[in-house]
Amino acid sequence: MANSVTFATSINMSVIKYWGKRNEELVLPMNGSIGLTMDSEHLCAKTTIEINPEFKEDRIWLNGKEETMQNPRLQNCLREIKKRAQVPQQMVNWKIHIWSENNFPTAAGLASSAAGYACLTTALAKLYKIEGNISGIARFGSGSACRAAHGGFVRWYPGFDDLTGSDCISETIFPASHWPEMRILVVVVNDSKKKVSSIEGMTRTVQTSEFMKYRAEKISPKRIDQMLEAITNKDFEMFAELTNRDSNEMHGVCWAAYPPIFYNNDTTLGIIELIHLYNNAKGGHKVAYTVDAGPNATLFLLEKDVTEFLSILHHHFPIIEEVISEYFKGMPVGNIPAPQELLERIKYPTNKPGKLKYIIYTKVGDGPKQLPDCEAVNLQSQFK
Ligand code: 2P0
Repeated sequence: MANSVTFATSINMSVIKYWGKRNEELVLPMNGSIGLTMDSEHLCAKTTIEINPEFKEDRIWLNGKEETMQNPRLQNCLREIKKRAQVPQQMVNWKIHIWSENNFPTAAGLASSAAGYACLTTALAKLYKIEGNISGIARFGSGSACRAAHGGFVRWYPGFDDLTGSDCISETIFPASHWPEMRILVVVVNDSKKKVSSIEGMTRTVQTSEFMKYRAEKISPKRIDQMLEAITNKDFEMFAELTNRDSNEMHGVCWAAYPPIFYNNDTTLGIIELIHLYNNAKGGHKVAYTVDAGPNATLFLLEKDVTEFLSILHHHFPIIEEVISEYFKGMPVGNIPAPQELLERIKYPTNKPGKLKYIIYTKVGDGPKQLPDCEAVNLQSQFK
């Protein structure tokens, strides 16, 4: 049997956001969340794993650099996988080598660890012949990895089992094909400020933000039901308003931590303001935004609106001419001048060029994908 496998997995961007744990050790969230897994063609973590009786020790390389295996989250994932392994015990005892790389810059502040852990867990499950839903194992690596273990529109249930977390899993509620017009723009914002990590941010928020409990208990469950309705009916208007509100509220809860935590910068806030002005000028929600634990904004919109919206965005946040060839990543985008009559209705100042670093244009994807051996992570052979 093959003792090595390679998988590619993308990010899952939440539209109803996970923020705060009720149990840090088991990575149990305060509230449920919903997210869209992106297409792994444009944004992915790729992981190759091999188990081999000749390996002397467990080793891991991330983006070509060897890292320590003594990372508690990695060890927790491995432990949970080995508990469920369906291969002979001697194989479970063989040492493992892991090679993982991202096809997007790790420093971009995107959910690289979520994609990485979802990919690692899916590959391990294949290697150790574990059947069924493995999202609860990916959760031990990183909370949002639980959602990234599935494709399409994904719901993560907080569960009720506080002793072992056995029912804290996610599942696809609709495949990517359910809403084929849905498009995603990841807007990577130039920023030099060091942010508070999401682990630290969540802990501080849970301990000090008076709004946290109210959000988890009173708001999130209702909003999840509404979001399910919006996605079921492919009601973009409703989807967008819920997405925008939930992102703003997550950041409001962070502001209410003490000391407060701010993830948005001036550019993020400018993008949000511009989207509201654009939606207002269009007479309804054409663009939705969400912001994670950093300044980047992820936008959702229907395919028919992408070219016009980008013309407006780049009119107000101009691209530096010299970097334009590197600026657009992912699927090809159209290019039209910003319609004058819209600009007059929007009335928003134009920033100096370079506030946006680049844009990734993508769509909803099908989740973790096994790749043939010829696509194994490149540097593999050098490190055996
Ligand atoms: C989410 N985020 O729903 C939320 C919204 C960021 C903002 O999940 O500590 O890396 O590993 O559970 O998953 C990012 O936090 O945190 C995150 P851990 P994680 O996607």
